[in-house]
Amino acid sequence: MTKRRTAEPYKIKAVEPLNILSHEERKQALEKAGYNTFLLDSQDVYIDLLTDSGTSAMSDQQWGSLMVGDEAYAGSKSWYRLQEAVREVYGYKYVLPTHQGRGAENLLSQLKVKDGDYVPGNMYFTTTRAHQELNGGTFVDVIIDEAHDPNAELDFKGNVDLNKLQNLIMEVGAERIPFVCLAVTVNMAGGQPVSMANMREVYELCQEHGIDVMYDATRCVENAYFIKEREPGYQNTPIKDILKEMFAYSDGCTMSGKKDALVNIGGFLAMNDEELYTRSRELVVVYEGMPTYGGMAGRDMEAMAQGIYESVDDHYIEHRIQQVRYLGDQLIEAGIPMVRPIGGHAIFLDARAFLDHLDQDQFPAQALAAALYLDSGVRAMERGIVSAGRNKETGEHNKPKLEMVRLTIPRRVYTNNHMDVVADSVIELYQKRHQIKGLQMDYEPPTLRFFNARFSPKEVALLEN
Ligand code: PLI
Repeated sequence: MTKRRTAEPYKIKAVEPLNILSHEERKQALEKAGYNTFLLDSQDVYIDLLTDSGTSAMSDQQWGSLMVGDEAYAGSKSWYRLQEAVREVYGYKYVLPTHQGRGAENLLSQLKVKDGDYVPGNMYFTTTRAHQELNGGTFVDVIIDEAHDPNAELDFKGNVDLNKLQNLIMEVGAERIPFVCLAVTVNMAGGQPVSMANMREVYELCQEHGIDVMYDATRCVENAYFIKEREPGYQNTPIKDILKEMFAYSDGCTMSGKKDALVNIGGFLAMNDEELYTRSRELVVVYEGMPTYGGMAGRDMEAMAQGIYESVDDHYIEHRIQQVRYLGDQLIEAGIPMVRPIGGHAIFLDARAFLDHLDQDQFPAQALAAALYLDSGVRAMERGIVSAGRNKETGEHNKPKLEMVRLTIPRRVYTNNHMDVVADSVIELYQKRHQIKGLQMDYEPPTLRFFNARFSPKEVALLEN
């Protein structure tokens, strides 16, 4: 018998109508946005795959929990519910709420990173690295080499290369390494997971040297699913138990609740060390708020507590990963170049291979994201030469190996029919890829240029008809 199909493990109670613009209207919207999808108005977008951050659909239970949010300035009941949820699901002793993930990163880096320190991690993330650098640290990439190769098919492409980590410890000394930052899963590598064995080994190595391991737990539930699916011995283990074991190999974490915790805003910093907790409590009041709200409204804390419990439902997470794969498999079938294997939260199109007639300084990923919008109203994100910025010394563009367009799937928002629309558009664009022209940058902001940069086609039109 063929494999039985499954469907979304939820039904739809409220709908948000979508605007579908004509080709001509999209052309005008794209020109107005300077060919930068970050600058498009959401009302001009049909299917929004810009990010999975803060874009989840909340459940009826979460919407209900907004009403019981306790908005007390201090000692809110909602805070205690959130603290309980984090302790129960993540297993850490101490928790501090923050307005989102980067709030937690700021506290952690301020407390632990000093001038001249090195912070090893399995590939960088923009905000995480920025906070480490702002405090005088240097990020060192210790991910396995294959993570930088879109075609390397590995079950756990987010793993740390233990030799790289060991060598760094030997080179600079453990005292210059305040912590290892381990992302589960790895966003910039394509949502690739870390194996339980690798987490254990990293933790053991760090313990030998007295170095803390702090997770970036942003997409930890997705990581747990890949362990269940791929790592021997976990096939019958509930996601909740896999998560618990994952966190046992760490000393704390930063968390953006906007992804796996299924809320639109919120985050936290968690740890087991009492002294770090005490210092974090002292600092959180400067940047976020009282340790019992940390930049969140009581109702947001309620919703996040509920979201944390919902996120570890085995049916939910299975569907989540399968939906991303549902889209990815159609693209692979059609021969579309993309990062493989398919990761947890997004499809990363390999724009260099897709538009191999364009040089990297014609911004292929930017052009492809713009062409996708023009073709179907689907909004994606450039993750390539524009995002990578310029070299501070030479002023030249940084030219990253991975030149990608990220199609990021929000959680519980779209159906597989929407995924079909996206697949059709990408496949058709691939068939007429040689008609897609390069872009030139007309306005370049000095920092984080990808957000506000403006472009125009190098030739008359972006996409010839
Ligand atoms: O957006 P925040 O401040 O809640 O979280 C920052 C953050 C930290 N780590 C990782 C791995 C992220 O992906 C992340 C935010 N990511 C965004 C906004 C994204 O679009 O991927």
